[in-house]
Amino acid sequence: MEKDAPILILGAGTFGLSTAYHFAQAGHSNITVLERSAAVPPADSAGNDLNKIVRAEYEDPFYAELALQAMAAWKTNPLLAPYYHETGYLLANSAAAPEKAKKTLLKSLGSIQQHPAFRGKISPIETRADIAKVAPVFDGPMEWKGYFNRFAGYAHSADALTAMYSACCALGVQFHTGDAVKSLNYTSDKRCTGAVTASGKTYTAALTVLALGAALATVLPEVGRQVAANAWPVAHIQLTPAEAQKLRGIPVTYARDLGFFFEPDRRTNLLKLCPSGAGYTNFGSSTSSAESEGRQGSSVPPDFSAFITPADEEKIRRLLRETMPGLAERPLINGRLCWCADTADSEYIIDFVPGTSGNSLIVASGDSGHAFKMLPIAGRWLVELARAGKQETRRWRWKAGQDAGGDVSWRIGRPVDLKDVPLAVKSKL
Ligand code: FSA
Repeated sequence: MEKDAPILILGAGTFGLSTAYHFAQAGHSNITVLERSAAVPPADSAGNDLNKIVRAEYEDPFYAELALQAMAAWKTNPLLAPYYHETGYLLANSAAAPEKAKKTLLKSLGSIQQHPAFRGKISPIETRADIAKVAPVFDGPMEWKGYFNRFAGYAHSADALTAMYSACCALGVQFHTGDAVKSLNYTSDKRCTGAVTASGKTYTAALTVLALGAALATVLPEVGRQVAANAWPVAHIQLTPAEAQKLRGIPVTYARDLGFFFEPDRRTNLLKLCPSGAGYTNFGSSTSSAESEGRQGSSVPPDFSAFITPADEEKIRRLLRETMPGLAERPLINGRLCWCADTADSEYIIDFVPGTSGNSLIVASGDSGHAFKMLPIAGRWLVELARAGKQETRRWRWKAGQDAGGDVSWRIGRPVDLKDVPLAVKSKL
């Protein structure tokens, strides 16, 4: 592809920004990003969040290696390094954890125990005293078993996206916000030539990249059920500066069966908490614009996501009673669902759209709730794909005929569809 050929990227979230950044770094000079939200990072991007876990333990060595590459970049790329905090990762199960949670933890540990990158970085967590060594400030009962991984932590995800956005602007990438893409344009031989927005603007491109995350089906309905919007509840406690100070440097702390939390945000003193579970889908909620537009076949994010359910709130309080009981009854604020794009096997989809010609249309989606950590390197995969003209990595190919929503090993329970969540609950927090 010529360096001045127009490249159009739809979506300015994690995959979209990383793609724009890497194409620009590779010398491409005609890159435009369209984003329906008014600002970047977009309000509804999963990555537009206080923090995300950065870890390289994966049951699958393929992703473990990629995560290690990403972690190296988090540390060494001066653009991103300020947002990466290697606080360590306490991964465990509470005494009441089901068998599945124990199995997934062992697999996770197995993937790094013998790996040279983690030599001297892993300590078993067997007793309360082991927890006190890695997180002395926790004063709850915590009969947890698992391990502590020093070579992991979190990224301040919204700030990292903002940094990448600024870098893209400096590299000459054009951003147009506040105008949703209505449809894609094709020639008669199915070459994608760009997109038309709701306001009627036409953008012409030699290559169009769909980085629309969980909302992919709103622009590309033919993706069908291979990608399903799946949401993860998030809520916060507003700490005082003194309370936040006390928790400075705590590890990312995750009981597979209860949920997880992070070091309080260094700017706002917000403590972010997430209950564990299998998340929420939106295949048929009556408030969903998908339904009114006739896309009942796909789960897409609803219009309203600023709530968490009482069951999730209770899980968060259980997590706090175990770890920091003094905070367990505090008000939870800024509750919301964070929408990711699940696939059947948690593999990403980074491929040309079948049936289109001229290598003109690529999908980057299917994050499956484990892609933010890849922000520093993900865009490179797109540049490589555009160059190769074919996806050689089989697992990242278009997944026709596969339905998202398989049993994901690290999740406990089954996803709940929003149509089964009473409306009253949806406006709670
Ligand atoms: O890649 C990661 O370490 C993400 S773990 C956090 C989480 O909320 C999962 O617990 C959840 O199952 C989903 O995959 C989204 O990410």
